[in-house]
Amino acid sequence: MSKDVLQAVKEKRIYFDGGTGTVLQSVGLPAGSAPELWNLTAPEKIIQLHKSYIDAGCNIIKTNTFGVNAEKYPNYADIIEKALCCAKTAADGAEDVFIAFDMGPTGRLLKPLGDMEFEEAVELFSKNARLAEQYGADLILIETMNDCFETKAAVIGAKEGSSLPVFVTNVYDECGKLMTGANAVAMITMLESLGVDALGMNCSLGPDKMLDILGDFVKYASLPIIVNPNAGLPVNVGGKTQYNIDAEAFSEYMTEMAKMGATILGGCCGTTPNHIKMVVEKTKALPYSLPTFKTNTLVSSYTDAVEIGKTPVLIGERINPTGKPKLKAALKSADMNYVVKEAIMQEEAGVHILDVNMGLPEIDEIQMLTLATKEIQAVTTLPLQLDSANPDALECAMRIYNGKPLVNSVSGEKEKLDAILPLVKKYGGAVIALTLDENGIPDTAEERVAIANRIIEAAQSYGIDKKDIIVDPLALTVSSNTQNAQITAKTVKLLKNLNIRTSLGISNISFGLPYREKINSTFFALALENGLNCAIINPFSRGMMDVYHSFKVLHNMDATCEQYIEYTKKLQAATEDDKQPQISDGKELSYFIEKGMKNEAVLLAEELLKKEAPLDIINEKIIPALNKVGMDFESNKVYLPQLLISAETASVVFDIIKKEMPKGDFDSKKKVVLATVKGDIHDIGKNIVKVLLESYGVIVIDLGKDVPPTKVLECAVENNCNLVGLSALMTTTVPKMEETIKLLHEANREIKVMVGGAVLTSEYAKMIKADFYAKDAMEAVHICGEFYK
Ligand code: B1M
Repeated sequence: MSKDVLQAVKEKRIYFDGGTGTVLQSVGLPAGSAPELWNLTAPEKIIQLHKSYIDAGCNIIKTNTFGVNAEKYPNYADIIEKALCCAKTAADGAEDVFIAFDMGPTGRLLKPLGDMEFEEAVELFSKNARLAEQYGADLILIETMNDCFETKAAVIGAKEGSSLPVFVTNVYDECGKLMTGANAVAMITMLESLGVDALGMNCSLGPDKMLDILGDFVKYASLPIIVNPNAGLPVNVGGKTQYNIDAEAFSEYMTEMAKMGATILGGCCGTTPNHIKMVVEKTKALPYSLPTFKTNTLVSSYTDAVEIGKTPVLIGERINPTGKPKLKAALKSADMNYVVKEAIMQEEAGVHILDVNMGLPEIDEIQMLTLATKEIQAVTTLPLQLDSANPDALECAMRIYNGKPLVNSVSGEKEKLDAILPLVKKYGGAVIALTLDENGIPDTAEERVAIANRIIEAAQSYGIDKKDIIVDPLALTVSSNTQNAQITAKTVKLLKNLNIRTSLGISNISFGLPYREKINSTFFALALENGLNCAIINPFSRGMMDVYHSFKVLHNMDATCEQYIEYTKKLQAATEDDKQPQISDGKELSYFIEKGMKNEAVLLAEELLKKEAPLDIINEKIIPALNKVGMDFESNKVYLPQLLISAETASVVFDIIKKEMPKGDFDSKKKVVLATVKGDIHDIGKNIVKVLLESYGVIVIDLGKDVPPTKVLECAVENNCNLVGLSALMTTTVPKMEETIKLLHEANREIKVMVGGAVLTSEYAKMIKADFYAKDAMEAVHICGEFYK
């Protein structure tokens, strides 16, 4: 029976231990070797590590299992059993000490960023969690997570594999974001809704850099807040890694954080028992309280959260096949390009959330809603409203949704409540609650409010808070009863007075009438005036967007009218119902590459190829687009997922262009071994060089990317090739280029090396002893031509 760590957290401030790997290295673990293997080979050292932290006053020791999983270690169960055995031996007899089973990232990126399926990750985490419970852990700590999606996989895995409390900490960079772009509010939103028990941050750059981020936790988190920082930044002193914040300074920062509201304190890399001892000493007597419950209604994507209840929130309605023949046709042929385009266009038109509905009798809704969710969340940072009457379809989509979704919908019907609320509880979400029940839609506002209250009560019985129920008081067409608009508006107002959030599908109101947009936009204004929080609308409707922007100005929600003015500027360029970019000029190819719109990019590339030379398209459109994305990435305007999707789109376009490049007659004397160096996976530039060389008749032996120096040498020798081309795109991989050149030159001075890649200059190329430097692909051709003259 595990001890009740949650009760302990309620009563007093408790403390995690500090670094594991760094402390083990100081007692003999060779740098770079896996600490977890010491559970088997040197358990006494692990027990000693835990004991030293317990002696320092910590209450939660982390098992030495950070990097263990079934994929990495066939004997993972044995390692986990021994790790828990070490922790239990150390904690035996100690008062008030809990054992946290430590789960770090898998080390692989999840799709679409990497090659790991979401369910594969869930399975790995869940296997670990099962063993953790079996061997006696008191809680699970999911830590050092730098990707929102993997964090979700870990939480689901932990909960499916065990019944232990789950604590989660993420790694934020200096801009307050995870590697894949999530800010703290987005993570808090998703994690609280997934039902974790405590959350916070660890590792990263040190406690000083965490203060601002902690501000967001204090403001938005309702759960206990964990802060486990590094002892500052690692520095290399005489070949040894040291951390630059000593125990004294560390404990000062931690004291400040405790005063700000951090609940559970501890350390990560570089912190020692001494760091923890000083933290305990300085903070133990400070006043202690848990974070207050926050009533904000939030939904999130993999990067950002959207708050419902402050300024009006627009939900784009266009990804719904009802009444849209083009979308219907696209869905029937599983063409997601159309869906993705609609998502991007609506985002640009200014919606805050995207509704995704795949309800079409002729298609497999479960499969399509899942697919659409995956595809849309890969290209947008907006939260999604998963919209289906089919609970199975909702469950599949909610499970792989990368954030906290809005779920559309539940109603007062028992069958619906029983089917939908457990899903919202398990996977997290805010849910739209329709004010109808077994008796249909009531005629009065009061009766609709009564249904809303019953739904909220039912939700609470599942542990879902009122803040996550967004009531849709239903707009019925005024063509059948002209009182309908007033009934709905009154319901909105009554709900607002009860502090219940509301949402409306606006356009129903005008069903059966001519010039529907006029009625819709006037009704939208009426509903907003009565306190409506969200509206499902067509953002390409001029009337609706006019109302939205004007309303914000008139209600002092657009200080200095800046957003309104910005909106009116866009109006001049847009037509009423079609804001989609036209396939016309070159500028838009870069737009499509930046946005990751593969289909559009390919169509446009094909158009361009009719009038422009392939190389010009590469140099004038593809490369500048990638440069812009690269710059945005560097300045944290976009994150890895967007960089990746642009790169993929550029590669697809390049494949189209490649086909049009002239094919040279190969000259068997002209040979080049080509590779992107070890550690570097950038190969777009190298591939362009390859195609261009081939079009000039050069035989290219392409070794691909991430190629070790020895492999390059072996290939050059084997093929009797005296010209080697190396590409590197990062300052961090240029040393490998230098190493490869050295190896080639030492083996055979006849072998000449040509280098290229965005980070290189001719000076740098000389410095690393390259024989030739090519600034672009064309220059590589010239160099090759000269070499074989
Ligand atoms: Co990354 N990336 N990336 N990236 N990426 C850069 C290089 C970066 C400068 C972006 C930035 O921060 N501004 C930065 C490096 C910073 C540094 O130097 N330290 C960076 C980073 C940090 C990273 C990651 C670490 C991100 C992360 O995971 N946190 C990661 C690294 C992974 C790794 O390699 N271990 C990463 C990943 C990726 C993607 C996978 C998403 C993707 C690559 C996809 C792929 O290549 N298959 C990607 C991309 C697309 C870029 C940018 C945006 C574009 C690169 C590109 O393709 N350019 C890039 C920013 C930038 O360069 N502006 C960036 C277009 C291409 C045609 O140009 O390769 O220069 P280029 O080739 C030219 C010439 O240089 C020359 O000819 C080509 C045509 O004219 N040339 C040669 C090239 N090789 C030649 C060889 C020759 C001769 C000429 O002879 C042999």
